[in-house]
Amino acid sequence: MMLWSLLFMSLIANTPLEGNNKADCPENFTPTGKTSQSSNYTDQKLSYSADRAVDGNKETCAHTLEILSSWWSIDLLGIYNISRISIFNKEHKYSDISGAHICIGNSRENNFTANSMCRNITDFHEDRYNDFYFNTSGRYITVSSPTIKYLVLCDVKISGIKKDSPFKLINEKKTWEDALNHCRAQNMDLASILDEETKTLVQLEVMNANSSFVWLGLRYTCTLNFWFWVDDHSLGYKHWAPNQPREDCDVSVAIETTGDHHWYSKSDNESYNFICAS
Ligand SMILES: [Ca+2]
Repeated sequence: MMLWSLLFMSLIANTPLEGNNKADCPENFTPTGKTSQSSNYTDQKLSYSADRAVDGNKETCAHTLEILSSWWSIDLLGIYNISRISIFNKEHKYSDISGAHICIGNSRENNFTANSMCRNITDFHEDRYNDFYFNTSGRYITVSSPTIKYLVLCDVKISGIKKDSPFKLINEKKTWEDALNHCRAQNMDLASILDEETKTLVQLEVMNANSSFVWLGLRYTCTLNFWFWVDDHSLGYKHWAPNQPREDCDVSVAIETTGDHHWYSKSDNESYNFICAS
């Protein structure tokens, strides 16, 4: 009996609990990332820009113009498991944001509002933090207002844990085969994109590339007439550019560094940066 109790206690001690590890998940951290909003209200040359919602100061507010469908968004520059978003607005004529939505997701479509998980803001209280609980992951957090005209946010705090990425951009220009060999020499493989989440993690790596395209591990076999990922995943999820792919001998897939990060068939002897996956 004693032995079982000791074993049970040691299991509990070794189980990482979300929210308890301060190194991974500071309570209510003020997020860092790239903020943006639909428009900037200005008053006496002071621009109430989007970054004022996350400057750690409750007295400074982000504030849009009086335009329908106003939105504010932050790109967390990583995928986070979000557990809570807290919003503080000091008392002001336009501070009640009841009727707005908070969305979390990985998509930039429709001004970031095409994301998968949204909550309605109801019964918003000024001069205190309003907590909204989530159990979802995403790169972008967006507050959008379909019904009210101004959107004001004085302080936004977020609780969450950053997801580890298996991907590593190599800032060297190599042919596709040399890129593959480079990854495999380090017990990795060229990256596969299998879903929206891996697409987002690859896009975060591609932002730092110094070539216009970046090699992935997707290759065409002209003897068997099909595409395959070099790590043996089958080709399910696809993100081809318009009029792609070109199916030919000695072609592999590279992702464009800018824009929508579409996929292109490229001759293997082109030299690009590449992404290894652990
Ligand atoms: Ca502020």
